[in-house]
Formats: sequence, C-alpha cells, structure tokens
Amino acid sequence: MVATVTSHTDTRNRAYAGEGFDGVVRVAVGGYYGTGVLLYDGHAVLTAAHLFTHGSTAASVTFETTVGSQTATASRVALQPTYDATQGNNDLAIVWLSSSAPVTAERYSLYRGSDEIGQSLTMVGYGLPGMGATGELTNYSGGPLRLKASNQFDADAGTLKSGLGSAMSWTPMPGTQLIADFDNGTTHQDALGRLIIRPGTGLGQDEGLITPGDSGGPAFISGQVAGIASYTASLVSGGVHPDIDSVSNSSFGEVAAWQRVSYYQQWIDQSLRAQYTNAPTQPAQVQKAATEGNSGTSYAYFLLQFTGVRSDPNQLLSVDYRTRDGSATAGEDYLAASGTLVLYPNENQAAIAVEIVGDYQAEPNETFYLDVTHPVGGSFGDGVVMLTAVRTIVNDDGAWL
Ligand SMILES: [Ca+2]
Ligand SMILES: [Ca+2]
Ligand SMILES: [Ca+2]
Ligand SMILES: [Ca+2]
Repeated sequence: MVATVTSHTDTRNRAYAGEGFDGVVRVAVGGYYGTGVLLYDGHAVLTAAHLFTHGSTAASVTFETTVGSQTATASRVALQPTYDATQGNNDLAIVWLSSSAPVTAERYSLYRGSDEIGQSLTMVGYGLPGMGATGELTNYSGGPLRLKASNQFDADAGTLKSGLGSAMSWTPMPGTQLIADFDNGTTHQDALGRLIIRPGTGLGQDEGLITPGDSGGPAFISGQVAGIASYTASLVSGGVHPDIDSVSNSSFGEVAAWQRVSYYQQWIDQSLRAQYTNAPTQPAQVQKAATEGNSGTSYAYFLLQFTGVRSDPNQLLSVDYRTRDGSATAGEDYLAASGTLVLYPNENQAAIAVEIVGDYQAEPNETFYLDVTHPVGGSFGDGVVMLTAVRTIVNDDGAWL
C-alpha cells in the first residue's frame, strides 16, 4: 500500500512484522482486496464498507506477525447502517473473525478526541506501491507488501467541500472525514494550501498517500486508530491544479480521505459489545474466575455500572482502564488491555473484555487486575480515585506441582 516519496524497495516504508503494525491486516472480499485493522477486543477488524459493494460478503483476513502468515475467515460482517456508496459517506464496516486473532497481532484502541486536524498520522496498508512523482504502480506484480508512511490531517472534508463547491462532485458529511494531501515540499503541489489555504509542504521522505488496496486501512495518531482509508482525489478548482500529473493515481498534489473514527466511536463500541458472548449484564452474573482454555483467547469480563443520574441525558460518561499483572503475566497468560470505556446516552453499564490466553500447560491458578480511573461525568465516591477488580485464571491442564 501507500504511495511514498522513495521507492517501495526502500526499507524505510516497510511495516515489518514485530514493528507494532501486526494488527494491520489484508482483507479479501470475493476477488477484491483491501486493508483492515484489528480492534481492541481481538475478535473484530475495522475496514471500509466499499470493499463489500461488489456482490460478495465472504471475507477473510490475513495476519502477518512474528510467527508468520495466518488467514482467518469472517463469521460476520456489519456495514455502517447509513453507508452511502454514492457519496462515500459512512464508509465503514466491521468484520468479526471466526476465531480469536493471533496473540502476536497488536490490538488497537480508538482515537476518541476531536482534535485530529493539524496532527500527524501514520498510515499502514497493503495497497499498490508507488512513488509520489509518478503515482501508483498499476503494473506491480510482486506479492502484497505492508507499507507505512506519514502525513498530516489538514482539514475536514466538509471544509474542503465548502471551499470547492461544485469542483468536488460529491458531498461529504461535515465532521465525518479527515483529509490529507500528498506533498513533495513545494508550494506548487501543496494541494490543500492552494485549494483551501491550509498550507503545509509535507513531512519530507516520510510523506505518503493511500492507493488502491489500502481501502479500510488505518491512520494512527499516537498508536490509536483515528481514520479508516476511504478514497483519493485529484482536484482541480478554477485555475488551480496541484496534481503533478493530472491523472488520478495517488501522486504528489492529490488528496485522500479517511473516515473519522472519533465520530463513529459509538457505533463501533456498541457493535463490538453486542457480540460479546455471555457477558454479564448484572453484578450477580459477574464471574471472578475464568477457565483458561486450550487455544486462542477467551474473555474474562469486567462490568462497569453507572448508578447516578446524568445532568444531561445526552452526556457521555467514561472511565479509563488498564490491566495489571498479579501472579499472571501479560502477554503469556492474558493480553494486556487499556483504553477508555464510554457509556453513551441511554447506556448505564457496559462490559470490558480482557483476553485470556489458552494453552495446554499445567500452571497454578493465576490472577490479574483491572484498574479503573478518571471517571468523567460521574464519580467513584468521596475521595476514591481508582477502582480495582481482580480475576483469577483457572488452570484446566491437570495438577500443577
Ligand atoms: Ca500533506
Ligand atoms: Ca500540503
Ligand atoms: Ca496524479
Ligand atoms: Ca489450558
């Protein structure tokens, strides 16, 4: 994926296994390919809805991690309910895996802030390689490559539409798509500088843009998923034509759009939670011990409840959470998890799922903790700044001596 400043044969743009991007996957749908990103629950991949517009919903996902390549089939696909193929709006899909993802693949949290514009991003994906000066390599015949590049979110797509009007043939929903341009350091190819006066001539050799096959791939801010690759465009407005070659090919002077994950966090979070099997819905159902299992991962759940009254019914409530080792070790016995749990309007409780790693090794029963901090919109009670719960992983592999 990713058109870059230097050639794809330059290792600077490779996202090799073990470098933090092993949760970025290749998604196959029918005969079409895109990219996706493994979400925090270890069972679902976020990608683009438009991968599913060719008549097939039979999807598979390929991981490349430190233990090699593994392909998992999808058990379920959900397109964003208001996806609009004509306008490219709400272009998101969630693909659930028929089994848990490899434990060697990173799970990623969502970027939940609304301050993306002006921040730099790292894009990763399996699209066609190419170079900014000449565009994507349409005749590329090598195997799929996972590449990475950087850029900066310069504008909301709605701002671009306001500035360009009919020079843009589609109408993005304001606030839902983030735009970056492919700079080569010159003002002439500074597309957003010239089109809507958002000047910036790029990140030098780190700069890049998405290409075909990157659709659905993540744009990370600080290691969290902030955008999902959606489309590119070679824009012309009045006498301004920043594209270096006037061909739509992900070259210098073009722009790209990512669906804005922070805008869609409620749909993503609630879709994931709805697929948790046997999650507790009341305190009496919470299981403080979880049987280890023998392969893949299974969930231990924590239940967060808000028992107060919202000052405003539309207020979002949230807490931060982070696992901590007891006698169990993160990465071996369970997978470390941290993030923000948001309770949306009309929601007063939700489960946090932590993955327990199954194996056949006899061990003692072991414990780990979940620390919950920073309540927003509520409190833990006078003077209480942290809540801690413990879970026991119960050995199921015979006597441990
Ligand atoms: Ca740029
Ligand atoms: Ca620029
Ligand atoms: Ca071009
Ligand atoms: Ca076991």
